[in-house]
Amino acid sequence: DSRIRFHDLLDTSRAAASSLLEDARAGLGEPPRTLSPKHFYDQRGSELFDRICQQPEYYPTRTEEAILEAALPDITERVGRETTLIELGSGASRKIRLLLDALRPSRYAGIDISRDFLIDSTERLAVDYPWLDVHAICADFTTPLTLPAELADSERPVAFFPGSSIGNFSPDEASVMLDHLRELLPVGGGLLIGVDMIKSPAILEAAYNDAAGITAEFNRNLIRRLRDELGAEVDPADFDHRAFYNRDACRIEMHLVSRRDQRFMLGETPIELRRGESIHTEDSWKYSDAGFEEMAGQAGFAPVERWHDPEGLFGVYYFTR
Ligand code: AVJ
Repeated sequence: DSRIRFHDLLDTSRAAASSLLEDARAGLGEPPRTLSPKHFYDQRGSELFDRICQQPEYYPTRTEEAILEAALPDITERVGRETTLIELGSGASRKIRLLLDALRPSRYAGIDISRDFLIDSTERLAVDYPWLDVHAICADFTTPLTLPAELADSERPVAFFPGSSIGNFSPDEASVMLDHLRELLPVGGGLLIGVDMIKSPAILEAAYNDAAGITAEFNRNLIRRLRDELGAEVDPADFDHRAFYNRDACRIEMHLVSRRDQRFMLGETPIELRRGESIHTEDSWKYSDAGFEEMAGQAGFAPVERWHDPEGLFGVYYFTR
């Protein structure tokens, strides 16, 4: 659709520096072995994630949707009209449509690091929302960004960061990111952000160990990528999925545990794993209201309002700077 304005802010050298091969080589060489959760999301991984969101145990997606739906009148009152809605991680989801329908912003800007995904999802929005000025910004929003000039003049841009995606960053990283976000927004700008709450470990652990085994497949997809894209002679079936709540750190941890002693090559680099050794693949941090608002406050965001589901599983916060 020619109605989309495309802005490429991605520094190609930076993108190349965080390739799967480089990350895997750096992360798998010796314990503690790690692989970044950002590598989950190839085509298959994104599809598996969509299926995770539909599992009965995985409450965050449907809970956040329900919170947003119920809060739409409040949000509309807070945010106002004539705004620019900036979505961090561009939106195939139902959530952004709920907001577009209720807020009727003048402009939408989706920011995503994955170019194809970004263009695809913004094109669909442009088709379905013919009155909307749609911008696609290919960028890594975890680094400092400046909005393209034609977007920067917006009176009250509101950043939307759903899905508790912030939970994938450690509190230190999240603080830095919130800092960058604040710098991106002019005074008066807003941040609408979804956050998964601290809760009973049983509920949390069930959400990351669904009975259908979709999360396990999602986790093993990393090994599949090493095999299919990097030619590593490694079998996803040789790894167990392990997810548990680390109470001290307030985070779910996901690991892939080697079922046997094994050795494979990543390019020129040999990787050796003992049986029972784990690769730490993801952290998903959980917050209390006070904890999250404190962190956002230190990054310069003032709390305006927060919404929860009746059980307090998930939170949606509105801040201004
Ligand atoms: C997309 C990071 C919010 O942590 O719940 C879901 C990713 N991993 N199941 C989360 C995920 C396993 C998800 N986030």
